[in-house]
Amino acid sequence: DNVFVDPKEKFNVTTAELKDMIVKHLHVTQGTDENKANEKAWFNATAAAINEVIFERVTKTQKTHFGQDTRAVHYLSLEFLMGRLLKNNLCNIGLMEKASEALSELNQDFNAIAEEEPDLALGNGGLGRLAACFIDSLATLQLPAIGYGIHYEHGLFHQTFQNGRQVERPDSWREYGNPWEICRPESVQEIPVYGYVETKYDDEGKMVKEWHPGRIIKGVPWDVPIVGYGANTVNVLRLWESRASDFFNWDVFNAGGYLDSQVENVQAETISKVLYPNDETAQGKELRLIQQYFFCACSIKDIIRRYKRAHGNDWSKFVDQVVVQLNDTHPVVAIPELMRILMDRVGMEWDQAWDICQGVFAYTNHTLLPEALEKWSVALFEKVLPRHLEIIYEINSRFLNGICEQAFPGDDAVKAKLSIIEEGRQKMVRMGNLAVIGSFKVNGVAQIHSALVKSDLFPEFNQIWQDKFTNVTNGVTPRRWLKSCNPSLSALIDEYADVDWPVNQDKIRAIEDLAEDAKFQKRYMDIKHQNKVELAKVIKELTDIDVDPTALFDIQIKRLHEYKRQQLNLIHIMALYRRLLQNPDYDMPKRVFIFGAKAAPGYYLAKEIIYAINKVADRVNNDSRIKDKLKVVFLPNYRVSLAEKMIPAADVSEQISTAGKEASGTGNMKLALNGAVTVGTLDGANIEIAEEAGEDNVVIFGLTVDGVKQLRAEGYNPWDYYYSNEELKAVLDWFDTDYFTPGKPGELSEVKRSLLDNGDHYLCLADFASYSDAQKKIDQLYKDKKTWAKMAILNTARMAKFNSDRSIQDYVDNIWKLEPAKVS
Ligand code: DL6
Repeated sequence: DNVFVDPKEKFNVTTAELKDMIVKHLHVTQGTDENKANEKAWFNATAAAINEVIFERVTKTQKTHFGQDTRAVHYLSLEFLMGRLLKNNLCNIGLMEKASEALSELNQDFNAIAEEEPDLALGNGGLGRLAACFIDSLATLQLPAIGYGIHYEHGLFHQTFQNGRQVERPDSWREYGNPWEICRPESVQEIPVYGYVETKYDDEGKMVKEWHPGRIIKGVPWDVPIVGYGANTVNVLRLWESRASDFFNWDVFNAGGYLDSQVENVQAETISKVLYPNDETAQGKELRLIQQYFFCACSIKDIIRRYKRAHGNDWSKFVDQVVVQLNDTHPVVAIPELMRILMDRVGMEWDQAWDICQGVFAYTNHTLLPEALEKWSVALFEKVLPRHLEIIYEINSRFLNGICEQAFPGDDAVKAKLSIIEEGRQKMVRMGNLAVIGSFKVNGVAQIHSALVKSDLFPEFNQIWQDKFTNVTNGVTPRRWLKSCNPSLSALIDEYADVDWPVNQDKIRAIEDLAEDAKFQKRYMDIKHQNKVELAKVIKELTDIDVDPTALFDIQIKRLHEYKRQQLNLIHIMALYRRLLQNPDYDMPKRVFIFGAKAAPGYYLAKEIIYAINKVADRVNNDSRIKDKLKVVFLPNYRVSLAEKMIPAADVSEQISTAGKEASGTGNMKLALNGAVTVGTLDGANIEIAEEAGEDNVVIFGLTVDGVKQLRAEGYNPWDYYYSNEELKAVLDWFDTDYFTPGKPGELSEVKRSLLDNGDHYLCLADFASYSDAQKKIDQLYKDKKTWAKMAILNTARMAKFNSDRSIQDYVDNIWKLEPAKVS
């Protein structure tokens, strides 16, 4: 029954039929014809044609799940960084080749048409992209699942550079419609906010709470189908759009207040207007709290609606049927929301409602950075969600006086630490503590990160509930991140590995035996070279910089953040430049350093680092003395679709965060899978990547987590490194000159200041010498073409652990306890 069928064999649409379908949609849904249509219309028509296949399967999947009354996971995430869907959907339903043929027979260039699709950039970085990989895997594994998020009108901003500085422009991905979504008016929800709580007593003298909301907001669901690879399952991602409630509008409108009613509209629509462009920082804004509550409340109501359709008012099976995964603390307000509904609406007693909540919610932690652990002021909470605040206080008091008192009798210090409410001048609600107390499982996202969640972040909670804490190492979908983005390498793998390698990634190990085979090495490295030629074209197009595809392509792609240490990469580049200036024959292979990163618009130093990289790039790229041995490129507007072009072309993957700071990383997995050699610290999933690839096939450097702790305990002083390393000193002093900013000395000094005067919080200077040695090792390895090819091949062969299907199976086995449901 579980025999894998290649998706290509599964769906028997012929190329000719697909052609007819595309042309039909050109006429019927696009209102144009083959002569007039532009590429956008061809894209929309192609999407509409394959939607005929996809949406039919959505219905079948939902019928199957309903018919079998399956237990399902509900993945609540404020972010889903989906990227483009055309090629991904075609890949997963096995129609890629046929669609390409059909379009070419219609005299259209498939790749040009695919380029017309805007990215669905409804996320910031790792956390949002992980959610996207996970829902792909859930559908592929035929698991009953639904993703819930926000239908942002504007996703992550577009980034351009003006004179090297980041400039942000709004992203209007839906301006001309989105063929991949369908509105579901039948499932609209009404969501209350603001107002006050009235305490009343019913006929039996029991106290009841009635929330009189100040406003009602309408949540309109849009469903995006999520196509499983080689499976008939098509789950959905349900994204909520906010609108003004008709009820409120109508009153104002009737009273002649047309403009006032528009104000209501604008205020309500603002909720789903923009994605907050921050990652790793929580920023206490009222609108953000309302966003979080809005999508959680819509989703919880939707979950209950579905449950009731099968079980009516019998709540006894709720915990068996429903599991809700909270993607970071952003959706944690779902916990008091479910309590509120069960008590105030359904009429349950506290204990019964709490048992249900504790059986339903599980929480994933994605960061240890204190600035990313969300806290809301009690005053704000009370204003926006007065009833929820009462419930949170009750959860807290029961926890502190019950379990906490039993575990730490009379220990007020521990109680103050574990309390959901942080006391102080401004009282705060700690969402991390609420998440741990309200969930039955808490997981980190790589082994070391999960260990640190237990030992450093929540040690006392771990003492209370040892079984609650677990690890699920992240993963990435090999369908998007190898099969679809690197078709040439996939075709090579097809020759040696069983056809099911995109689901059973271990099968790629078949190429391990060929890692030293000269012919295979040549074919593998020719593909890498061709991918570099393609990326060189993109670089030329986007930046007008010429790069040599025979050079080593060294890539750092991720959000710009001090802990990720793009500035360490930069000072090493400056050191190389200086070495080349001092000795034009300095022994190194030609290298192109390529960056892609967006900085949060309010993150001053991150933007200064971008500026510094761009200024150094200008100088280095135009310095004939170094004979093109070094090039530096910062590609603007890094996003999923650009990552798909960069990753297949990488020789080296920069994973250089301060040990203990990067929870996992997922770019590290994608790059290694595509044959890039990691130069990295023992941080996050790098550790597991090194274990899997073999330590000869990665280059590790720098302080370990313990080393970092020890250095900090001894008292870290960056000036010691400055004064004791002549090269480092010279490089840092360069920032104060006008060498890179002619006529404007000191324009880059902020970067130096952060590394010296401001204490170098992320220990770049402490790790510099070791990083520089690691890069020398990379140079030597790269010169030995055979060794390098072997390393690259073994990286591709050995990344099966980082398939997101494995992550999902871990969630299923250890947390969700789900069964697949085969859709016929
Ligand atoms: O778990 C996905 C991803 C990890 O791979 C990264 O290491 C981690 O930094 C990232 N965390 C966030 C936190 N955002 N917020 N809030 O994106 O999660």
